[in-house]
Amino acid sequence: MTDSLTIALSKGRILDETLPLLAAAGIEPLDNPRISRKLIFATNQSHIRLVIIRAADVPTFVEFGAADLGVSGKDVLMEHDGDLFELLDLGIARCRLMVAEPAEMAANDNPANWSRLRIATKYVHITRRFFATKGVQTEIIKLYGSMELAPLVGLADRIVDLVDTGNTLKANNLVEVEHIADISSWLVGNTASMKLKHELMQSTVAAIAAVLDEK
Ligand code: PRT
Ligand code: MG
Repeated sequence: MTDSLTIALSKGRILDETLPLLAAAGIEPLDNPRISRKLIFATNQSHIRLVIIRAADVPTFVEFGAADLGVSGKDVLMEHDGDLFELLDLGIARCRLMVAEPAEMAANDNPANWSRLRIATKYVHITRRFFATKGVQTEIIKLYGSMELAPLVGLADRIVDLVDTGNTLKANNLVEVEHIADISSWLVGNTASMKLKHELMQSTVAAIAAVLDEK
């Protein structure tokens, strides 16, 4: 299907912030993906459809060509570390990826002296890479959510997680101690589609880029 495009999005903040961007670029789903339980959505442009999947699955769909384009958090892209094109920084769903620890620990802690850490996170690969380059040994405990709980119950000393307002850390008596990366969501593309569907991909990316330029 060299004449049609599939765009992968995920429910939640990425969908909420991407739908207005797509609408401004002239792409509007015929049903409301925020409400509908459907997984595939036709749009006003008959050759473009949306698929709605879990955020962590977007890079996989795009890498394997199940979707030509997708919108994914940089955190998810860094963790996936696959073969796809990062086409446009959409500047949405901004936050930062941080190392955090209990406030009372931070009072007497110097990251320059870290040698061996026990860290709870869903970002296993990012965490391993980040500390490997610093020469710090890590024991990483993989969690799927509520990382903030881990230091409170003795599962780990520290966590690696996303921080936006900082309210979640504060509510759990944790503080940020190291910055790993600034995060926003990116438009990503399948590498083969970039060649095989060049015109359609280029015109769609250009329409979205024009919306970003106007902002
Ligand atoms: O929820 P689900 O398991 O389906 O998937 P998901 O959690 O990956 O999806 P979603 O929609 O929660 O997040 C999608 C993307 O939004 C992430 O991959 C990030 O790129 C981006 N994003 C931006 C955030 C945040 N800001 C954010 N604050 N993702 C999560 N958070 C969480 C954070 O993990 C922490 O629990 O919000 C909490 C901290 O927020 P503050 O404001 O209290 O600091
Ligand atoms: Mg979530």
